[in-house]
Order: sequence, then C-alpha cells, then structure tokens
Amino acid sequence: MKNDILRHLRYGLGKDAAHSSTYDWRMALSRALRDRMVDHWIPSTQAAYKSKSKRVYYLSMEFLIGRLVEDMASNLGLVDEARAALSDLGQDYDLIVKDEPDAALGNGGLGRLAACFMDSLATLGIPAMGYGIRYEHGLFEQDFVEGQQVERPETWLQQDHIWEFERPEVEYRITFGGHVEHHHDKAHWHPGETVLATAYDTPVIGWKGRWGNTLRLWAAQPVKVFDLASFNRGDYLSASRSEALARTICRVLYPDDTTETGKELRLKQEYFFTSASIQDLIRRFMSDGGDIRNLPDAAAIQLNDTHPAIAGPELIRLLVDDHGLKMDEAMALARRCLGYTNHTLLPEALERWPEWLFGRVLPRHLEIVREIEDDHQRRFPGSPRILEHGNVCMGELAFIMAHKVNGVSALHTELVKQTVFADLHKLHPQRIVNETNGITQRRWLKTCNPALSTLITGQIGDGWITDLDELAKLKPLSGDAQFKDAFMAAKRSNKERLSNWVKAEMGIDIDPAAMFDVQIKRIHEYKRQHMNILETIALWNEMKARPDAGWTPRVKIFGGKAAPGYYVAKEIIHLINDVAATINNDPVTKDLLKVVYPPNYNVTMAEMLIPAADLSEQISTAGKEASGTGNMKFALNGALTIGTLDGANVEIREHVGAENFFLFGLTADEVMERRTHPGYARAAIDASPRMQRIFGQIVEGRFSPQDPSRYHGLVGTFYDSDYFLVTCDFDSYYDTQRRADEAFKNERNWAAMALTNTASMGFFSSDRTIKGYAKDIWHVGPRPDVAEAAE
Ligand code: BZD
Repeated sequence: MKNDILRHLRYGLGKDAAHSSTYDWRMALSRALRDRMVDHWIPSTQAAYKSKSKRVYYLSMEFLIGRLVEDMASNLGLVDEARAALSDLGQDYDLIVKDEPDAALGNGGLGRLAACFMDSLATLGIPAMGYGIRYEHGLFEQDFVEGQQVERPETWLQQDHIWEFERPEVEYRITFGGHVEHHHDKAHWHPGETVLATAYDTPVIGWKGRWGNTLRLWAAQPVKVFDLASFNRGDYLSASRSEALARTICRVLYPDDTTETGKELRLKQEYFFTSASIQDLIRRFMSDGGDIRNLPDAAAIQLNDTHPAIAGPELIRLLVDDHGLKMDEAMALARRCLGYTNHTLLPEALERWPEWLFGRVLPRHLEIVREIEDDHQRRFPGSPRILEHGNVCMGELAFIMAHKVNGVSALHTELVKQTVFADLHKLHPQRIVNETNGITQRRWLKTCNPALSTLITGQIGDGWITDLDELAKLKPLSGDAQFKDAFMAAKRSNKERLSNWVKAEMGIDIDPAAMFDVQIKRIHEYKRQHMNILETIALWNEMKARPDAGWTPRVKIFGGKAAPGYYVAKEIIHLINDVAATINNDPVTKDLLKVVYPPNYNVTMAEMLIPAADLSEQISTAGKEASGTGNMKFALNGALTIGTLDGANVEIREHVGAENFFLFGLTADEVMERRTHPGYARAAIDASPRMQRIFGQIVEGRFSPQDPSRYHGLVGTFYDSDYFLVTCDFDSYYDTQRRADEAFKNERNWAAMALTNTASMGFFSSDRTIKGYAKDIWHVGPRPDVAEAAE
C-alpha cells in the first residue's frame, strides 16, 4: 500500500512526497484503493456477462453518495492497512479522509436510498447497474447570512473525481422536439435537437470485495462541438447551440424535493438519462445475441419515483420503431421489465407535465402515451387517465406501465392503496406491494460510528455487518451494567467529538452531558421543524421561570436545507436562527439549553451528528412522511425516537417496543378527520395558554427585536390554516418531551432503552429491503458463488 501510494503520488500526480498537499495524498490514496477495487470489479463484470444472469437496472435522478474514500477502504477491509501506510509516510489518515468533498447528487431521502441500495446490491452479489446523471453541480451549498439561507453553487467536479472511469466509447444519441411522420404504419421521428450521452462508470464494491457493480452516470456532449458553417455565415448563436444545450442538461441538480417545477429543462434531464439507460441496456442484451422478446428475462428496470417514468414509452418506442414489434406486444413486454417505487403522497409533488410541453419536447412519446391510455381504457373502461385536464400524469403512467408498484413503508403502502392510486389499485389489486426502506449498516454504523461498532463486534463478532439481525444478540445485555456503561461511553465519546466540532466551527459551548436532541432533514412544513422550535421556546420560558427546577440540560440541534423557492421553509430557518441567537446568549439558561444549527447539512455532517444523538426527532404530520430513513439511522446508533405514527416510525416502534419510543400526536386517520373540523387550529390555540404565550412573544418581536413584524405572516398561518396541524399536536409533543427529560435522568435505564433500540434494528438493513425487491419485484437471486462466500 505504501509503495502504491508513493507510486501514484509520483506518476499519477507528478509530485514528490516532500512537496505534497493533503489533496495530493488523498488522490494518491484513492488511486491505490481504486486499483484494488478494479481487481474485484472486473471479475464481477465478466462473471455477470458470462453467466447471462438477470440484471437489475436502478434508474434514479439522484444518488446521494457522500464521501467515498472511507467507504471504499472499509468495504475492501483496508482501513487499517491504509492508516498504517500513511502513518509510515508521516500522514494522518483521518485528516486525509476529511479532505474529500461530498458527492451531493441528490436532495434527500430518495437519493440517499439509491446510494444505500447500490451498497446492498453489491454486498448481496446481485448483478446490477445504477443509472443516473453526472451533474456538474450537485445540491447547492447553504450559508446563513444574518440567519437567512443563502445558496452557493456546489462545485465537486472542480476537483479530480478519481473514482469514475470515463467511457467515451459508450455513447448514445438523445433527441428532442421536431415532428413525427407516419408512412405505411411506421412512425418516423424527425427530431429538432440532438445531444450525445456519454458514460462515466464508478465501481461499487460490496463488503469484502466479494462482488462489484457499476454506477453509470451520463454526461451530455454536443453532437457537433461547433458548427463552422453557421459561424462562417455570421450566425454565432446557432454555431454553438448544440453545445449550449448539451452543457445545460447536466449542469445542475434541481434543488426542489417536493413541488414540481414543470420546467422544460427538467423534462429534458429526465428523458436524457432514461433514454440513454434504456438504449444501453438493450444494447447490452442484444450484444449477447438475445431475442428482444426475452428482454424481461434479462432486465429488471426499477424506477426510483416517477422521474424516469418516461422509461415506459421510451422502451415501447425502441421496441416498435427500431425492433419492429407490434404495439400491444411491446407494451406487455415493457410492463414485464418495469417496476415503480412511489415516495410521496403530497399532491404538489406528483409529477404532471402540460401536454403541449410534453408533446413539444417528446412528440413521438406523446403518441405512445395516447396508445397506452387507449389500450388501458379499452381493457378497463372508465379507469383513471394518464392524460387529464391537459396534463400528462406521470404517476398514472408509471403505475400502468409497471408490473409492480411499491410503497416504502407499511403505512405508506396502505395509504397509496387508499389515496393516490385507489382506483387503479381496485383494477390491479396484485400490483401494489410494500418494500419498507432500509439503510446500509456498513456506512451508517460501521464506518460512521467506530466507537460503537468496535464495542458491538467485540461482544458478538462481526456477523452483523452482513446480517443485521445478529444485533438481536445484544438484547439480553440491556440488563448488563458493565456493557451498558461501555455503550454509553461510546455515545459519550461521539458527543465529545461533536461538542469539539461545534465549538471550533460555531464558537458555541455545549455540554456533552446534556441531552443531544437532533432534527436533521430537508426543511419542510410537513416535517414540522417549526413545531420543534416552538417547543424549544416553551421549554426556555419554563426554564427561565424556574431555573433550579432540576431540568435535564438540552442541546437542540437542527440541520437541513430549504428549496430555494420555498418561502415558508426559509422563514422557518430564519426563526430557528433568531431563536438560537436569543437563547444562546441568555445567562440564566446558559447551562440548561442551547440551540445549534450548523449550515450546509450533508451526508458527511449526518455521519457525525447521528452517532452523537440521544433523541431523534421524527415529528412529521401523520400520513405525510412516506417512510423516513434518518429515523432508522438514529435508532441503529442508539438514539431514542420522539415521533408520530408516520412512515416507518410505525414499524420502528413495533420492533424496538412501545416502551422504548416516545410516541405523541394524532394518527393519520385522526389527521384526516381533524381537517374536516372548521377552525381546528384556533380551537387548539385557545385551549393552550402555552401556545398563546409563544405566539405572543414571536409576534412582539422577542426573537427579532430589530424587525418585530418579521414573523407575523408565519404566526398568522397557524391561526388561519395550519394545514400540518402543528397546533393540534403541540401540547402532546411538549408533554412527551418532558417525559423524555425524566427518562434521561435515569442513566442506566436510558442506556437499556438506547441499547434495545440498537439491538432491534436488524429489520431496517437495506440488505433486507433489497432481498424483498429481488423476490417480489425483480425475480433475481444473489449469485450463488457470492451467497456461498457470505455464509
Ligand atoms: O424518499 C423521500 C420521502 O420523503 C421519505 O419519506 C422517504 O424515506 C425517502 C425514501 O423513500 N422523498 C424524497 O426524498 N424525495 C425527493 O428527494 C424528491 C426529489 C426530487 C423531486 C421530488 C422528490
């Protein structure tokens, strides 16, 4: 390893050790690791080709990967070796690892789920390929200026991204616009614009390098770099038109994780990567000499939400227009290949494209969508329509074109059946299935929490790394004082690490003995960060009134970004920062309460915050959070959840036991019922002196003295609409927080509850989720040789 690092430093980077920066060392280390990855990757790829096994194709607009060096070193079992080699060279492994920027090609849960799935697919030895977009700029970086969110472009590709291999020879034409002609029953699409999709491959190596898959991200290139004829005519703009389109398509990740923007460029992005991926998988299949009619035996295509839903019409187009299949045959064949995962019930998040826009960008696909619609109406007269009120509804399209549709938690799946797809579910009662989300324990326990994972392995061995159910062996230890002390000592060391970081980055003193109460996720009204900050104010009021009443000291930690155009979410951020400034400067409560909101929350920050958390905030309005995956990461790392019966919280509570979970709030049914009462919010506020007081303080400018009316609008929404029922759940949330305070005082008992959480999380491994998809949807098995090695 040492020689390899030095060799890469010299011949890969042209540097000598004496004059190398941290960046240089990181690049050299990464290249040394990459060499070893390739040695696992190529044989896997060859084996998959040779055995002609069925492959999974996971199509996702987002892969929220985070850092790679440590993940790769860990999965290859090379962390110790790398650390020792660098240490011999006078370098600090930990510092070098920290130099890596996050690959932030995603917004939140959906993108991170795709990354966890890639890890599990490789670890389980399921031949698979992830397909996505190689964005030049990932999710924006967040700054706070006077408490308000300011966005800066993210620039991860300004550094060498050494994990990927450019594949200039893998290239597809992607066309847009123009018109369609029909001659002798055959469609001819004459497009107006063309770009080239070229591939960049990143190896994804599973645990111990047993199997390797590929994440293939597409970048756009102009067909003609420069149109000299146009230039010579003096038409400078059209001379570089093709180049401009190509550069724009992969320029930036859309930062909106809920409201659909309906922008033409977004539709082009979706079609761009979907078409490239479908062309690629067909080419792979045909190069094997296959008959296209057998494609479903070789390819399972999973759509991560509706963003790649154009895959249905695209596959049909290629089958009919290029391979000469009949339309109905093509539809049936496409359906056998496709699965669709739904991630949201929020109506504003369901993708719909104006028909005129869709038809202008993809005229041939609009024709095909009409055929799909007609075919479905013929077979199921009066069924829900794909084309409705001048829109193309991508949810209905994905549902109709998939043989299986899955929800991401048990509750969410039931709600999918009862709400968004109620009518389609009646017509296709076998189609909707549940695959509760999961997380990879390799990143979210082993790598991010060495203190705890070392303790666990010392106690029960390392089988949990590939079989998370093994953690159940820890359950009897909840009565073992010595082990509980060790468990809490690991937590304590993580809290100390975080305290030092908070002091260094933000200048705030926090006490590692206090309860660390963490809410990290995208800022959204349905996730109710505002309820959390209101509770913080209420607690502060009580603490100020009776500072000696034996309070449990708390540190409230927030993290998360708001979509740049989401005004209310940005107001919530501003309020949290204003409240933090007020509370953190109060001498009366300085040892009792702190509010910490570090800017630019990302995967790397999550890896530090989650191991240090005592309490995990999962407080969405019941029925709104499809699953959540942060909730799983916290419980796995020994935090207790305070939460509603929403998403996967329901299943987490079942697994860890009701006595180890702080439950509050209305249920999904009660939420729906409550909304039918006019004036429910005012009634709740009238009944709660505590809420009245807080709203009074905010409105009087207690937290924004320079601008007292700053939050009048925000407070007004609580009285007037409060769609997310903050007011209805507030008192029960406050009381449950006080129960958590009491529980935290009994350290041994808290330790038992925390340990039981960790020990009960076996079910929430993404390995289990992937096995579920493999069995119920994809009909693929792990390669027998990999399964054997895992035994
Ligand atoms: O998907 C999330 C849900 O909100 C979570 O409840 C769930 O756990 C995860 C994984 O299933 N959805 C998203 O993260 N959605 C997006 O990020 C997104 C991005 C672009 C456009 C629309 C939604």
